[in-house]
Amino acid sequence: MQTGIVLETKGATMKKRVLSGIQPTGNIHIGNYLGAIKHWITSQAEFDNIFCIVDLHAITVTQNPKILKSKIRELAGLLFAAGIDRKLSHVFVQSHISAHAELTWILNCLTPMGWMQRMTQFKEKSQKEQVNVGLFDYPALMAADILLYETDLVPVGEDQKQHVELARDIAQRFNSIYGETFKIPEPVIPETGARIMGLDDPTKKMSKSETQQGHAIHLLDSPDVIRSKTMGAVTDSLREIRFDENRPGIYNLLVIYELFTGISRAEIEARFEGKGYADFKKDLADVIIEGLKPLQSRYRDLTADESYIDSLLVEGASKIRPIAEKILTTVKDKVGLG
Ligand code: ATP
Ligand code: LTN
Repeated sequence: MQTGIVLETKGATMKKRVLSGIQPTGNIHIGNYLGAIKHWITSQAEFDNIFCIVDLHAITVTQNPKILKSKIRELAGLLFAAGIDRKLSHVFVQSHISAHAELTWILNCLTPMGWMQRMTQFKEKSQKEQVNVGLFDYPALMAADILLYETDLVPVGEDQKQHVELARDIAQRFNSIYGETFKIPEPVIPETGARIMGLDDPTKKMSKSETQQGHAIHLLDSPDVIRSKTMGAVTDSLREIRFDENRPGIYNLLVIYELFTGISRAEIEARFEGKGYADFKKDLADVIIEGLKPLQSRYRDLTADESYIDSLLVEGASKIRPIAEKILTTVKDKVGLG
């Protein structure tokens, strides 16, 4: 039996490597939790896991330096409080390992402009706000994150699928020009919860960068705030409480209920048969409040001493830096650098 993670050993018994990333911006919400973090936690024992706090991605949008630093700690605290286990997973900060930025440059130089111009997330964001070159290049940095660690699987929400596919294309292009170097990663998208929608507008994905009060439930929201956001969630003028994708407001709330309770859809529908939206929302608020309580209390314990989280992040980076440096050295050699 293999215990813990084996990072360097190759062999038949080796666990598959999972890598994912999350930006230390805004407030982590139940969409991030149900669509990504929860899956990272439940599958930890099965895989060799690396989770990256992507601060270089975060600065593609202007950040207040003090807030960014505190958000990095907060996010790390939340990941550990939610159940990331240091014996099974490595959590580190992207900018602590300089190989990410270096490999990005090399990948930039073999990625056709047309591939990047197809990225829908950039197209959407650039229509709404003033953007910089970093935001355009965001997917190449994400490809570097993934390819530096011989990643097998990349668990993400639906919105990131196209970026993982681009990482595959870039890896294949590199391999075909310079010879087998990168492992080709696979995206893993959850069947349910891959796209939790905004409570104020169920046609838009719940997102950290949307700041309207009723948009998202944050993992550190108090019970009162959770209750008022849930009661205020947009539904429709019908009454029936059913999993019907054509009714995005109530469907989204039901999916959240399903994921927090683990109860089957049929049972949930039976439970609320003949009841009104207000009754359902009251129960949903209780379920979310109870679901987040253990995480919130562990978070308070873990962050009582700020330097503790910092020390975990230093340890996380030092354990995996050798993997990234090894790949980067191979890549530089193949490209003819140095
Ligand atoms: P931003 O609005 O700043 O882009 P975000 O809310 O999309 O932030 P990220 O840090 O970009 O959050 O994403 C972290 C993880 O959460 C990714 O795997 C992403 O796919 C997933 N995720 C983000 N939003 C949702 C959502 N609404 N439903 C399910 N998964 C989500
Ligand atoms: N772009 C991702 C975050 C991210 C990521 C990664 C996810 C950065 N690097 C590598 C998976 C693998 C997002 O969620 N917005």
